[in-house]
Amino acid sequence: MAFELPKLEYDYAALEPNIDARTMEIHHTKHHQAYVTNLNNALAGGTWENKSLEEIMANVSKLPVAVRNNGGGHFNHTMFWQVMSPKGGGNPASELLDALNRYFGSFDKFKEQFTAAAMTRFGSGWAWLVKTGDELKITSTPNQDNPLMDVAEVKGMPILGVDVWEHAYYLKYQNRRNEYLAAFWNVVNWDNVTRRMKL
Ligand code: MN3
Repeated sequence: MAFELPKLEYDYAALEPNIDARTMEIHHTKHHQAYVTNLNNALAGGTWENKSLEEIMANVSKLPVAVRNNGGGHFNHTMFWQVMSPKGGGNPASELLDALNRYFGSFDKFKEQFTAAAMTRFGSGWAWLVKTGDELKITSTPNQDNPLMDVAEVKGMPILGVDVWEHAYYLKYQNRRNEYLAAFWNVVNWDNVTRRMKL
């Protein structure tokens, strides 16, 4: 069973004005689709063809670099669409809020540290909130790597991620990654992040 491009649960324009419709459409139909296509091509006919994405991530160091790049791309974007919502933003409910207070001092300090991780990721990559055991940590990865990969510096289950590749923001924000990241908080789907934390 080949991997498929997931449908979004909202329209491309639904995250306006925080993330513009044109960026969403190109990001989903071109960038994400390319990761899916290239992942399927890289796996075709091999022993990893029918494995789960999670299993592939955990063994990525043994696999061709095309699997690392495109498998990561498929996983990361699938999650990215789900941790955003037109009804997002605001504060998380108490369960997640309590955990963020505990590990980062306050919700504002969590947002500062996550934004700093995203701002200081040189070039292309992602910033993450990950669950490792009972603990929450902030990290970032280059390219399409993620914390599920055996090559990751900080490993864990990602529960929130933000794409800081220029293709995620350049049309609207050009080089102003800081403005894109400030707008991102207005669309974070905290209910989805909380569900992930409880898995
Ligand atoms: Mn992207």
